[in-house]
Amino acid sequence: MEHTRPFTVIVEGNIGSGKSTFLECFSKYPQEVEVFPEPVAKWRDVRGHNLFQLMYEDQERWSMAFQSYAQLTMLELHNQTTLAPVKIMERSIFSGRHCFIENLHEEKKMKHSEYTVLCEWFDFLQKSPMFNLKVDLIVYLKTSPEVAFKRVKQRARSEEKILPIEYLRNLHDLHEKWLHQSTDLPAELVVIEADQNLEQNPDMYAQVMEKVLAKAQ
Ligand code: TTP
Repeated sequence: MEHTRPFTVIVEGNIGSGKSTFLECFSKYPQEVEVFPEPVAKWRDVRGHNLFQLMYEDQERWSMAFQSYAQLTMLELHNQTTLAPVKIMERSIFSGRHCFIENLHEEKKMKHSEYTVLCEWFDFLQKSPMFNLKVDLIVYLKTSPEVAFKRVKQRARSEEKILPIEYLRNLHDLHEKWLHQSTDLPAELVVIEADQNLEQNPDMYAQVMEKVLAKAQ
């Protein structure tokens, strides 16, 4: 049966917070949960253009194009129906807007006019009955920027080589502000303290996984 309104979970947290690892844990439950990883491959090949790399090489020049495309690809994921009753997405259109776009604007890497265009698009998409941005649960993998930085360095994604720790500090603060201070979060929030990794603490995801899998019953 196709689920047009599955129970939808978005997984949020800084770059390097462990979102992919959390998502992988659900691969054992294909009947219950359909997982939607972040479309990084698409960002690397937009009809032959690696927007992801361009954005890190020259943020002032490319961040508008990149964030515009990232917003489109996120919208596509939000809009996808599932066969499983639970849908889990890595990130969402919301963190793109409230963390990444906000940071680029605050850091003056994006012109105010460009920021305004992206915000207008976001507001339109959020209000439009043509798109399904419904979310039922937000899972926040909370890390210190220092731990996230260490993991980013360890995994050594080529585009992220030049990422300074300040970038992760800013993104951390914006995640905290969005998830803990805003009055219009799209869904209930659960927080996982994620400075430890699965080897150090094999049960760190257990409670939240149970909560999510219960929605498939
Ligand atoms: P993340 O979405 O944080 O994914 P990740 O693979 O780092 O997650 P984890 O380590 O927790 O598994 O970021 C992926 C890359 O895309 C990262 O370099 C930041 C960048 N990005 C933006 O620049 N703007 C955006 O709007 C989004 C969503 C990501």
